[in-house]
Amino acid sequence: MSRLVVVSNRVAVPNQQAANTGGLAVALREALQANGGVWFGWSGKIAQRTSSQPTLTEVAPVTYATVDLGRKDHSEYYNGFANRTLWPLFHYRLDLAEFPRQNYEGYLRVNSLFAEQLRPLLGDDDDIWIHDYHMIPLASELRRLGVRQRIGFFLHTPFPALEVFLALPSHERIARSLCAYDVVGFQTMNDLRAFLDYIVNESGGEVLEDGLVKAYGRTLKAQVFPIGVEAENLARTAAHALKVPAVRRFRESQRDRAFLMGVDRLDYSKGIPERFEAFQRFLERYPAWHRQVVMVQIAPGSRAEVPEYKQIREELEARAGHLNGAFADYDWTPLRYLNKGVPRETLVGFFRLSAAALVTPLRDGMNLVAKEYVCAQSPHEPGVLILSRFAGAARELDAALLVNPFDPDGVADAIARALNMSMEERVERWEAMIKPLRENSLDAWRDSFLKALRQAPYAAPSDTPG
Ligand code: ADQ
Repeated sequence: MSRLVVVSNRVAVPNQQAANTGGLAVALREALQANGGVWFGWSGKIAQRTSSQPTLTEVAPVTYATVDLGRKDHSEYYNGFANRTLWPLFHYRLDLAEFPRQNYEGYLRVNSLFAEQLRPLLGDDDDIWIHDYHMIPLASELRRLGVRQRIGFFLHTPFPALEVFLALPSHERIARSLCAYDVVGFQTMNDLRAFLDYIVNESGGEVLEDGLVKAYGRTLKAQVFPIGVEAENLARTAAHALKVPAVRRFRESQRDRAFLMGVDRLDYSKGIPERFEAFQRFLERYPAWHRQVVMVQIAPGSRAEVPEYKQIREELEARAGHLNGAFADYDWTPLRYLNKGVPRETLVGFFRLSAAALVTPLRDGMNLVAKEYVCAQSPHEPGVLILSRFAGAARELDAALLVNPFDPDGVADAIARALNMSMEERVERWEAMIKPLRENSLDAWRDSFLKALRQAPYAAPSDTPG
């Protein structure tokens, strides 16, 4: 079996306090350990100048290779094109997307530099798996350096509808770069369809049977691989999580109140201000629930250097203050807003305790919180998932209470419905949701992507361009 090379913006180097040590990092690390390999990416450090070669950390059989980014590169590539152009655009926020050419050039420059630094670490038979929107041009840069190995790409975010994607001045180059891969994976059918729309209508390429795409002189496979969670593991953790002191303390402080849970990285795509507004509507329209319900929103900050993220943080603080100002009493605070991360076990305990979760992104590639929430429930007394129809997860979790996050009154009604739902209906919905989550676990997702990659090349030998 060939070695695996994983490339992602951040690298989970063992024993370093990387931000990225969640389930996905563990699943990728396991795949690397199976046959040995390399994990390559940004170190998370900003230095005076970008490293001229990667720092290697050997934890046999895996080599972790990380690059420090200089200020200019970090600002143009990461804060700039990745997070102020592609991220908002891919989440349908044209109003927030910015297109300075300088950031685009920085994005290409860093990707080309990554390619040059990765090239010497590659073996002839390696399979290369590149993750997410930060790295789209990496395969074409590697190809330019003569790399012929199989290269796959997985997009964790949505891929936007054609008319939105066309607003990107560099759409042609980005689409062409995607076609330098052998396998391009998306979270949902919607995303895949949007990509194929581009191929058919803009690239002059064609879509053959089995998701094969012929465009820009190459043949590749474009396919849906909905990312999963570690269902068994989460269920095991949840069964013990009520013993976690923080969870116990919280339960005691709530007495018999029902509680609603929101957990998100602080990001405008997650629809948190809209959720606060929906909760406010709920309190206005269902006064019988006053004092009986508490909403807890946990939202640790992210991308703090990007101005839109500072703004949303301030907006949430103001809204939470207004809401509590309008409704709180000396013995009841309806909304608790925590601007910090929470250890996984505690989080899972909160999931288990809550009557319902509000997962209401305006747009989300998948949304793992929705899936983790379902896995953490007790089979006999599950909580209710209120889920945005614009999260990729809504495809598999259609037994959730699906809502339109732009409609605060509709979400308020869904909260009331969740709180009043019979146990019989809760169990029925939960059983329908847990089934696909057990089948499509995180490991199954990883293995099916790698299987598709290992079946490449998809071109008939005579089709491959020289
Ligand atoms: P994210 O946008 O980061 O991921 P999400 O899928 O919800 O969003 O994953 C976040 C992870 O961080 C979850 O495992 C969650 O439990 C954890 N987390 C979130 N808030 C937390 C908190 N307050 N404290 C502790 N942990 C917290 C991107 C895409 C998603 C896609 C994933 C995976 O935007 O759409 O689902 O990648 O492909």
